[in-house]
Amino acid sequence: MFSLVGIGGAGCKIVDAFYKRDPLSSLFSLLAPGKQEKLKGVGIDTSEAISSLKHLPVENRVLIGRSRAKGHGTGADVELGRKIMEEEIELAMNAVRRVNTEKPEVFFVIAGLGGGTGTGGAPVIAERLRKYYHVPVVGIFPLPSRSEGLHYIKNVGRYFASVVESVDGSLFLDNNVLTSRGEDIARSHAIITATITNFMSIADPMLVVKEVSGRKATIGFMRMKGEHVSLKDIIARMLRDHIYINLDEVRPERVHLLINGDVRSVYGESFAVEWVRKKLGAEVSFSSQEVTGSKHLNIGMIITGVDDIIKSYEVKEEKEGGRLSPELEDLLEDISPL
Ligand SMILES: Nc1nc2c(ncn2[C@@H]2O[C@H](COP(=O)(O)OP(=O)(O)OP(=O)(O)O)[C@@H](O)[C@H]2O)c(=O)[nH]1
Ligand SMILES: [Mg+2]
Repeated sequence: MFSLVGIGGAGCKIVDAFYKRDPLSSLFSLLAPGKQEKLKGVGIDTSEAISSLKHLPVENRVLIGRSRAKGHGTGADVELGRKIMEEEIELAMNAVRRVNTEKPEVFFVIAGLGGGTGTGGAPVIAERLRKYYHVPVVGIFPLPSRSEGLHYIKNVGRYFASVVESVDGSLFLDNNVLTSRGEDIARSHAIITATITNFMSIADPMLVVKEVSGRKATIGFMRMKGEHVSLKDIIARMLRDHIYINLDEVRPERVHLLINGDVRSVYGESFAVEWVRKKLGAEVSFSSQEVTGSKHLNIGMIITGVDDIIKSYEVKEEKEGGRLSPELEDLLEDISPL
């Protein structure tokens, strides 16, 4: 059993989406009875927007920072987000304890990076969850689109390390990949949210923990007709259309493919393994769940080794105290080493 903790606007909306019984998750609950019923999730935000979520039970929502943020969020102030979460950590943890009547096997902490509440609050709660529950905590972190402004991008660059260090492994999905393809930001959010909920509906959470522990990774999901289809074509389609990390910027280590459906209609494993090795330089592994008679294949993918995504967020920080005076710079230039 896994448990979700969403922080900030994006985190809360994504947890909310898990509670929506979409056709795929209803189908899945037929295949794996009991799993959906065991879904546990909490949403924590500094914004009143939390009250307009549609599906998450009201008692699973926590509004923090009432006096500091006045229900308006932090305005992308990460230090404020961290401070509020530190001050009100007990309020947040009480909700987590209340909702999780059984100890979960793993927590997924979900926060869109770049804003203040999620970026500042996620590390605080992730560390507390690890200490209190002694189970793995995996982060799911959507990344901002450049169209949302430089401030969001700078926040990612500045706080990336603290976010990553607070969890046992992290999954990233980049809104910028979708907006660069021409999607508007709302649609990009919707696609990433659906990818996360659909992926989690077919993935064994402990497999995810095993694959991403100590690593930075991304996930993809797609659904296709289960006719005679080669694994290489499945992987190629997934990489082209359903992976939201710029693969040209990273050096993937491992690709894990999960197939759920009529697995007998899929062929060409060794060719696919070779193809991925050549194309990405990555090793491939598979896991499958046979669902006889199913007309569809639900495919999930985990790609590990996306550490280099941070490079595109490295924004030069201005030196504190400003530049040296021109006179002093001239003087320094005149001093040659002995
Ligand atoms: N996938 C997805 N990403 C979202 C969604 N909403 C916002 N984001 C992304 O999440 C990042 C952080 O935004 P928010 O979650 O709104 O920020 P916050 O944590 O609430 O922070 P403040 O409002 O500044 O206190 C941004 O880059 C958004 O693009 C969503 O519904 N789905
Ligand atoms: Mg917000």
